[in-house]
Amino acid sequence: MTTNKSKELFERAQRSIPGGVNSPVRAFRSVGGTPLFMERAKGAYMYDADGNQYIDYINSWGPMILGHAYEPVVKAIQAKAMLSTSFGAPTELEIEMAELIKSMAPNVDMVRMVSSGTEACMSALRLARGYTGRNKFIKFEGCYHGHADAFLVKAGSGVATFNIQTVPGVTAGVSMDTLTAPYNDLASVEKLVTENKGEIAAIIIEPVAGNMGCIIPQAGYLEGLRAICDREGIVFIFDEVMTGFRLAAGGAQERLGINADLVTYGKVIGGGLPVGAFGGKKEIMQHISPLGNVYQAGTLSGNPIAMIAGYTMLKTLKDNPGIYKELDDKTETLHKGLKGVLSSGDVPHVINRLGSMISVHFSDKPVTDFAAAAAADNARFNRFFHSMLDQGVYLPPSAYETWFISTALSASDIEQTVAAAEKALRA
Ligand code: HOZ
Repeated sequence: MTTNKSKELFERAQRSIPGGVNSPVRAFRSVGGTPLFMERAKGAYMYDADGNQYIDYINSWGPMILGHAYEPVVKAIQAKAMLSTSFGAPTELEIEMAELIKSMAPNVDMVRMVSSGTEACMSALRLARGYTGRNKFIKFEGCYHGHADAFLVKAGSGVATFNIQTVPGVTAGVSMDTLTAPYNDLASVEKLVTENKGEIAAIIIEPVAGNMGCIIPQAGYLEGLRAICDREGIVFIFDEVMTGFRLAAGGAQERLGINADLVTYGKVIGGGLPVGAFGGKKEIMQHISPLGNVYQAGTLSGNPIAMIAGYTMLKTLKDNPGIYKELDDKTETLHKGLKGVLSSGDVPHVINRLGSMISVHFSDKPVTDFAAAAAADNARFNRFFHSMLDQGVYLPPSAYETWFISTALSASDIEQTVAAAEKALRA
């Protein structure tokens, strides 16, 4: 496999784009080597600038639930683009999108569209603060809620991948109000709540964490957080940027049976276009401007092209609930295959999976929080990643990310992936 064109493009990119990429994780810095520049993708496969084909386990970090270039989405975008790509004025489609989200997601009485998951989380936090009149909030080590200042404390994803302890540019004043606790540790949340009685506006969590590899909430954990929020008048925010419409039509709330007060969405609801949204209970949402004074705005919010792409994908998911079983079955087959190979190779490993989110940590202990993810043999992951890539399997280029499965993945793709993993173990 030659990747000369990607190498040339990376050289060129670095002259005009910081680090040659527009989002840090994709630079391959932690796994080493040159990032591959993609040209096109269809179904389960991506094709790089040199024409190499890869089985894709990133799926644009989640949104490609139905595979790349899903035809109804592409056609809907084409038709809509003929009617203008942006108005900066309301459209009927935005109402239809809001109604569709409400009909699928529990506890969403009202929803506001934005343009990214970062914006959604930033706005939901502001709303929780405005609603409660409190400043502090709790987030969890290794969870990533986008790159707004307040969230860049002990964050996952690229912040963990590059081991950035303190993000320059984020002021101490801002970080002071961000309290952190280890994932899956209810006692430490109780301690923070006691120490900051009446001061905590929100607890925000990835209900299934996807930014330190995949980490599953332990039995009773989310229920315990819900009870703390009810008792203390704290707004419980589910960051469903990855889990929303992926784990079930109603996201993690439905799949795990936990109610959130506010929910944030991102890339998934744009079917691959730049979108986000936050929604929740009317009592809280009515504080958003222009109904209330918690200000939040955006010219491209509710953009018609993004709306039609997201609407078409979500409607497909709503009308075909069998998709979720298909995703689960495919991911389970992959899980079993990887388990077989890794166990026979006698390599300490943990495979965490829920629904169509899965990841491998090379660890000899259960991986239930960020400390355990960081203690894993991530140098081995990097070797594993490169061997898989050389064999045409595109995994996330970091041990601190989740793999996402699409319906386009076939049985033979899974077989090929498992065979590649067997070889990769020897790398
Ligand atoms: N933060 C994203 C995944 N958790 C990575 C985004 C990207 O590099 O495209």
